[in-house]
Amino acid sequence: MSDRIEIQCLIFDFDGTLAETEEAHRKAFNKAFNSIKLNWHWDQPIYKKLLQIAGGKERIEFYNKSFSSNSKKISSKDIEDIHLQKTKFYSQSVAKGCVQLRPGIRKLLEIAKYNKKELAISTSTSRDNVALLLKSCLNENPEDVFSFISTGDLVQKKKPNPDLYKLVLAEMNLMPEQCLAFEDSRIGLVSAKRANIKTAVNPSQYSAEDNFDEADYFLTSFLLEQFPKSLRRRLAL
Ligand code: XBP
Ligand code: MG
Repeated sequence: MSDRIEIQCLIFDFDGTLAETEEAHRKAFNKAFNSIKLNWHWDQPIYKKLLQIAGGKERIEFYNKSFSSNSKKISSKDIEDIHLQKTKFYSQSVAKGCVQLRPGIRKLLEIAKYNKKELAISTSTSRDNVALLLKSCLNENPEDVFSFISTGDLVQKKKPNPDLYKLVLAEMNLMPEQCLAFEDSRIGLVSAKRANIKTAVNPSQYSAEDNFDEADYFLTSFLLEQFPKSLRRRLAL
């Protein structure tokens, strides 16, 4: 039955899905640690584990609690300061053009728009980070492309909690059956599925080994011609 309801809205995750941002985030965290002379360094294997926690501040808190030795533990004020610094370093690397949209995304957004689909974003990161990257990669204001942008600063609980997706449904007055989510990670997939939204997964650099058993569609690229036929039919694109 739900398969007969038209998909009206495509909801995109941001980090890892619209763009491969996580290396830029990781380097910005390390620069922020350096900037306050904190002897922490997140290499790629550690960062992969830390990505199970959505949100930059929550990630620092988690590391502080679970990985850092007692002599290196930091205060809540330090966490706030480090995250502010990290955001500044991340913004600088986006402004320099270090982060690009994933291949196929630009065209997918254009085709979806042309076919009168609504577009939305559901992300644990902030509105400012989304706006900066879209401006730099698409040369467009986010609100000219996306009808609603659900960001980590608008909810109490980030992914894998479903609140970011539920907010899109509520704000756009849509039923889950009218939407399709695009995600790159397990926590993102779980978040969308807990909101009852069918989900297409395309893993990113850090999530290739995640478990995607509950995904409705598995993508190896964002090129529409490489989507599974069943998904193209469902989207009518
Ligand atoms: C991924 C994230 C983000 C960034 C850090 O979000 O967890 O939190 O790594 O961003 P999603 P901030 O995949 O949901 O887009 O430092 O801005 O919180
Ligand atoms: Mg993601």
